[in-house]
Amino acid sequence: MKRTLWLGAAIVAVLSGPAHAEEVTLRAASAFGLGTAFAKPFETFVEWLNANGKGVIQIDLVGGPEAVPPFELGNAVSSGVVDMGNVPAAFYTNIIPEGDALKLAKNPIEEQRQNGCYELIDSLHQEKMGVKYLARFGDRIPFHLYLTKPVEGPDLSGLTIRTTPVYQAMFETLGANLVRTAPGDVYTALERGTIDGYGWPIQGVLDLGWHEQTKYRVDPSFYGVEVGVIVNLDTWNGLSDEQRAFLEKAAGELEAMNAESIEINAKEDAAQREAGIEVIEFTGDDRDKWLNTAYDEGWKAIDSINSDFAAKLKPCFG
Ligand code: 173
Repeated sequence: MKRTLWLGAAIVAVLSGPAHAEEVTLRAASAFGLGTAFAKPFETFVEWLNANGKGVIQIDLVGGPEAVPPFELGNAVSSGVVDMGNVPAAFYTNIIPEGDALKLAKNPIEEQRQNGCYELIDSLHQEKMGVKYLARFGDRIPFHLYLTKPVEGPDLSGLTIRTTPVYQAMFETLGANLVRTAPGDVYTALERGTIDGYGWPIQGVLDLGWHEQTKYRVDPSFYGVEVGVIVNLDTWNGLSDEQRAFLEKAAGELEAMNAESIEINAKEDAAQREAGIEVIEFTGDDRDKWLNTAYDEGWKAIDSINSDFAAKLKPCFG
């Protein structure tokens, strides 16, 4: 009788979960250097959780690219070396090649949460990578091409450009030679003249000191930044409802910060001009060719990797 009671109690405990789980600490890393443009919002997210989550959940932010190399961070979260990463999907195309599609969204994340696109992206991450796609930062921040030499139009032949998967299809089609590097290698490559330019968002150039080595920025901008907060799926599933709710609340706070980007973009544009970066503005047919190549080649690349995903994403990406 005693034994049966014990067993019953144990089963009830397992089924209902602990009423008050112990505080858990998740280890996190950022693909971007702490204190720079694409780490700062995540640092605010971590500060929010650590201030509000006492007794429930805490985050130990172990560092930036010096802690985990940026193109390895996806693997590190997937395998559980760290529990959480602040990292663009473009940095883990070795695991989910079609994740690079996230740059192609023309609508903000709050709309994607309404129209089913977020579900699609989260499911892809859970099924193919074993991570929860918790939040997206960056959706109102576009990308540009920056150069040390002028160009006349959307013909990049003869230029060696630093890339990530984000710019690959577009710049390649426009004739550039491409060199893939982590952000941390850009300054030295510019200084040594091994590259004639680089792709990068409108934000962060001055933070990284690259304006010292940059003469031109090409307009118009294209695509939208995606920096995701991803969580190892075993870690996520092992959390209590309360702990998961805390992370989701913090994700909401982080995504709300996206609205501030419009104003920050304008400030960064002004600061770049002030720092002596000259804007080369493509107009008319050149502008059309630039933007059409960006989106046509961008979608073509995703379509050739996973046409089913591309077809589902297109209508809910604005
Ligand atoms: O250029 C890059 O390193 C890149 O792809 C990226 C993606 C998101 C935010 C910042 C940079």
